[in-house]
Amino acid sequence: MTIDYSERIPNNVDLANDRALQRALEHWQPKFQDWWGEMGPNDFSGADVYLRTAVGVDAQGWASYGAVKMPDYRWGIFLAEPVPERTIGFGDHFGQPVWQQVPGDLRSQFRRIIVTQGDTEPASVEQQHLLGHTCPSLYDLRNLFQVNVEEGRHLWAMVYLLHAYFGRDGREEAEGLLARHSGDPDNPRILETFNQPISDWLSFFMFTYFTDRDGKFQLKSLAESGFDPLSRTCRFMLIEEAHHMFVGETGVGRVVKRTLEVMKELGTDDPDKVRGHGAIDLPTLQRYLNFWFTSSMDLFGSEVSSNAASSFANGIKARPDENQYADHLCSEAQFELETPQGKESVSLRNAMNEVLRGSYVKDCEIGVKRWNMQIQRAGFDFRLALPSARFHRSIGVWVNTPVDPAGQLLPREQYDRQLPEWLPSDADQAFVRSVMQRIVQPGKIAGWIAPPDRGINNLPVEYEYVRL
Ligand code: BYC
Repeated sequence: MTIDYSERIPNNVDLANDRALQRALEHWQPKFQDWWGEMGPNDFSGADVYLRTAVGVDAQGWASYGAVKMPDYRWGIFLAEPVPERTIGFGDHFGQPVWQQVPGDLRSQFRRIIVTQGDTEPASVEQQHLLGHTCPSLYDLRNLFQVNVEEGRHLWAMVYLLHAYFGRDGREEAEGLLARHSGDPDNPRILETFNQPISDWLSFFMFTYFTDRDGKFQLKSLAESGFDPLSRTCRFMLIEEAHHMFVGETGVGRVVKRTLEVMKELGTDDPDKVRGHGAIDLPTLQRYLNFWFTSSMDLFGSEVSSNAASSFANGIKARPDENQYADHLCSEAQFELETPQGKESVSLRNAMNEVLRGSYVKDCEIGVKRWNMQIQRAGFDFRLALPSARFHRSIGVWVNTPVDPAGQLLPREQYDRQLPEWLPSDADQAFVRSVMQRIVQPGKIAGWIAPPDRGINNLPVEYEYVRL
């Protein structure tokens, strides 16, 4: 199934043969373009950006690269190839053929999850609305825009499902996805992390490392869904998503690298001296990491959730890579949960959010290990660390519990006093913003970050990735 680019809405779902759906989506399309113009990357609509565009849905050779003005980007609807004779791999419908339509009794549950997923995509574009103005290099600027257009495409992916399978309700939800806005006090985005401002590039890299990784795990578990169009949509989104996390991991790694160069040059790890040389000291990196990691941990929902149990039971959402487990029913199994009151045994189905979160934490550790290797190799003792899952939580059993980043319970008064040491302070943020100087000469890079090891698609690092 190739992608048809002669269509107004590029797609591989044979849209041309479903007139009503095509008309409905063509009605939504100008609203999306208006939203992009207003809430997307501010001020760069005339720039030629070296972007990749999907041309197929195979993991190999699926994209082509070329200079595109972002408003002309061909957002479209791309589903991974169907798996022949696919059956539901978990829950109460285990072994039954997957659904090509949404079962009537599961409509509202499916809709809620698709809307929640869809809401995060435009939200992230809105959060990054102004970042282009302070880019550390043209290479980074291009990566920001690549991430932005693909989040826009992921919005299309969810809007397609809403329009195609949820009738009038779905069309209304699709309007809602453009009406809510990140940080809007009257009509905010659904999940809290997506209402946090991303006003500097360190936050952007932390966000793409930690928050896009939540996306990876949520999409993996939706890719297991019994509703086949949702599964196929998410499978293709995951291919695009990998680059976003690459941007995060290498972005933080390059900040660490530059900081270490300055520390070596000065022969000290003194944060003030490092800052004096325009680099971001490691303790500040740790505080940013603490913030974005803990906020992203909340995105998995409560440890004990009847919503999660019913999603699993009903074949809506499984565990990521469900086939790695032996028991796909989980109707008897129990899960040991740590709570502030001690250990508690809950039904595994009710603990599915926590199972997902556990896989996510393991994946997060990989990058942290790499960054620490860099620090160790440079001969410094400092180590970055993921804070405890109990620390600074706004959702779930640990909400508002006074624990330190190591997970130790503290007297409330001591916690309140120390919390500002563990999260980016106003002064940290002001400093980080102060080094965010716009660098747009090809091959040049800001002083707080090392250049990338290689360019994009085998082009040199000095390539003019964005022509302003
Ligand atoms: N903030 O039973 P509970 C991505 C709500 S990121 C605010 O604990 P449940 C991306 C919840 O909605 C991936 N509210 O959890 C990354 C529920 O409300 P209602 C996004 C929250 O239901 C970067 C209530 O609290 N995808 O793709 O199992 C850039 C009780 O909830 C929060 C998904 O999330 C929160 N953090 O929900 C671009 C997948 N957490 O309905 C993109 C779809 C929970 O009772 N979503 N609530 O009013 C889901 O699967 C589920 O909705 C959740 C967990 C994972 C969010």
